[in-house]
Amino acid sequence: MLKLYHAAPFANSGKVLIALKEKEIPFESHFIDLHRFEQHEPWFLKLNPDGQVPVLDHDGFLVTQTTIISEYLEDAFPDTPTLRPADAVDIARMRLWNKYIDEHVMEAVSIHGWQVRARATALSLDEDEFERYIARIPLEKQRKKWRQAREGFPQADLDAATEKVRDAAKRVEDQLQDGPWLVGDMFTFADINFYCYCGGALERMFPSIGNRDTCPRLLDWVDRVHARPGVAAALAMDVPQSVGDAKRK
Ligand SMILES: N[C@@H](CCC(=O)N[C@@H](CS)C(=O)NCC(=O)O)C(=O)O
Repeated sequence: MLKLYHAAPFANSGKVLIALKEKEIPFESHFIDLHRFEQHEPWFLKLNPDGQVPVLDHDGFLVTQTTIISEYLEDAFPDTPTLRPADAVDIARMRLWNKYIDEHVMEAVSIHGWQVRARATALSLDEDEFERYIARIPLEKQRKKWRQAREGFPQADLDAATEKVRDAAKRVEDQLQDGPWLVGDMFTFADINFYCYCGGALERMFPSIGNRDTCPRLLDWVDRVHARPGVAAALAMDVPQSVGDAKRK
């Protein structure tokens, strides 16, 4: 039995939910409410000591880290629709995109998301309550990020992140001159990765960077990503709305 512990179908959770839907792999969905800090509860830390989603449970084997989960799905379910090229050169190209997106793009977009949504959650708690939640967070980096969200991220950090997003959008816009997807003719994990961390939110979050004049190929790519049945099925998943306005337990 395959189980996925996940949040709403975007960013990290979206990467794996879309992969599962695109690969037509049935799974049991377990929604984790990040804005109630469920990911830091003792029972969840047994699944992922880092206190983060998503977590894949395949007959008791626990897999974390979205890019590793994605390739695990490809290896463990080889008879399902593939999201990884067959050719060694194209696999390397896909992985280079994934490395760049995971290490540079994700954090740049994430800081803007946290400035709005995690900040709203953090500010909705009184100081004692907030400190109680923070004390349970296993990763020092994440404790710092939640505190920063409550204080507000420095404008210089937000501006630097915006420049990284601008650079990423340009790289993708340029790449799409050579083919419909990031790795030529095939829709791969690299497309899912960029879509979930950046491309899908670009027009809404960074309208001056991602618009039909500046990035026509990229926005056409977004439309084609949306048109894929697996993506549409993942985005249509019925998950509780709790972002920033959840009543605490
Ligand atoms: N590198 C990890 C990142 C996972 C991650 O950042 N997950 C976020 C959700 S988008 C999370 O659980 N955040 C809650 C927290 O850190 O408190 C991966 O690829 O799986």
